[in-house]
Amino acid sequence: MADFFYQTTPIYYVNDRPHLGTAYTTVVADAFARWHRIIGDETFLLTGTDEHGLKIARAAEERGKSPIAWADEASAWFVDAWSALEITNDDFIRTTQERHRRSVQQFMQAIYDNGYIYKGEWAGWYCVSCETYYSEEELEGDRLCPTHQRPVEWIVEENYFFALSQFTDRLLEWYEANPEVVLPESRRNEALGFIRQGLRDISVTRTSFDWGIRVPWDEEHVVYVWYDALINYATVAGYGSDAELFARMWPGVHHLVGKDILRFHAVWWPAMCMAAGILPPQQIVAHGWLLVGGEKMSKTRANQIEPVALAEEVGVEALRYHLLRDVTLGNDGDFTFEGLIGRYNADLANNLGNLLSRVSTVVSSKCGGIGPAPRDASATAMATISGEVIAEVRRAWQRAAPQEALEATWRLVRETNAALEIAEPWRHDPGPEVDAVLGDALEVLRIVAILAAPAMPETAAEIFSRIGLEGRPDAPGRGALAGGELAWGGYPGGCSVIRGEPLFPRRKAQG
Ligand code: ME8
Repeated sequence: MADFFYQTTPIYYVNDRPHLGTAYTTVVADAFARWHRIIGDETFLLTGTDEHGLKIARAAEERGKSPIAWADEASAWFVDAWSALEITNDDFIRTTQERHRRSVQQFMQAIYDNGYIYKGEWAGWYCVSCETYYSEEELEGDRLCPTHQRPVEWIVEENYFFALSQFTDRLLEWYEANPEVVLPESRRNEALGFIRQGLRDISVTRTSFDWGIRVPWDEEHVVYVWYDALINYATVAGYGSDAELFARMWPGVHHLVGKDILRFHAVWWPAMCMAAGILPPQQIVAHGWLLVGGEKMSKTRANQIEPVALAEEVGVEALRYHLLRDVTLGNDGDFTFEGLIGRYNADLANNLGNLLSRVSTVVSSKCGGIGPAPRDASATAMATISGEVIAEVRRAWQRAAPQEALEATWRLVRETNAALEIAEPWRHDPGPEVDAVLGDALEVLRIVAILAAPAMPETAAEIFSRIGLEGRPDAPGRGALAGGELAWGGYPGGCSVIRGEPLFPRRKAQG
């Protein structure tokens, strides 16, 4: 067992600005990492940029720049966007870094030395946008790439091949022995389908251009960009440079990817690890596409939404919440501005915002602004509901289902609002009854702040401070199973509760 929960995103191509699709993956990976920090796991979040290959060389050329000058500029867009979206990555890898060159060369050499790379000739239809070859049958229409609907190119090359076909049985055994290695299940079945169809060897070097990492035993060749890119996950874990770190981080790696690159991560990459003599990754979670008007967002379709501008308009945490709450991870989800505003008003303004504001208002008017302690768990139904919700949230994150974690958390918010409406503490004279109801509600707010923190960290911190608690709700280990604070009764009472501005003023949908 590795010591770390090591979460990754794909490394994004620098031919394109960050858009809502890449933002979605990155926000989900960030939420996974944040949850694991909260439950006390030593956590490491990695993202980065994929900068080699023909596609990037051409993108640079079109702009009259050298590939590295272009990559420097474009990779900074991702660094800036992820910082604006509150992404807590511990490292940012660029495949043009020297540490990565060394690691790729060692990884390739290990596979070569183990006898799984051989020289051969390759001719085939190549899509530059995908950086991949397609067979004649896979093409659509007039020899168009099935993903991009763009013409493919016939490329003939002498290059090195990875003997992927030799890994069919080992991959099937690995899937058999690890039922949750790919989540959700629909994606696992898809990956198994690829393997059962039969695997062909893949060409893993190029000689037609040189924007890449040199093959260590044959300087004429550069490493195929997908082979180069996948190895990034090992580079950052210290592969070939820091054996001690590698032993702590590997194979505890959890990849989050879009369904378009499932095959690379769930078939090629585990086989590459086996071939290099290291263990395959612990888990691959694949999500669906974020669609706009029913179509995948992409540069070629020019229907991209700029995530930082959107976050500035609606609030970064509202955007994060919507992405995590309204896409069922694994399925496609359609993005609309109206959907975002509808969710904002229902869950954030009306439910959570309302709960905080009514509790702080009544604590101010009936309890002199000092929050009372909750009832004993045995004396309040809210404790039972909280217990169920906490268990459900734990299971949901475990199953890579953020939408279920947040749905359960908001059930607790709604039930608490409903309980307040029945008890109506604002109508009663101050006294033990009013204190009990408000104490329970404050305790729920404390628990909700911890449970909502992976999606909305700063909102959660604001709730903590308004109800008079010190520290952050997402302090590492606060939600640990043993000795953590995700159990009824943690709100101490006697804290100063602040009546502040509404957390989420209602918004009008606009066209
Ligand atoms: O494939 N909806 O990079 P990439 C949801 N460099 N997610 C989307 C999306 C959409 N409409 N569009 C993109 C590459 N994504 C390689 C990866 S990893 C070793 C190398 C997300 O810039 C989704 O996660 O094309 C998808 O898998 C990824 O961006 C592709 O990013």
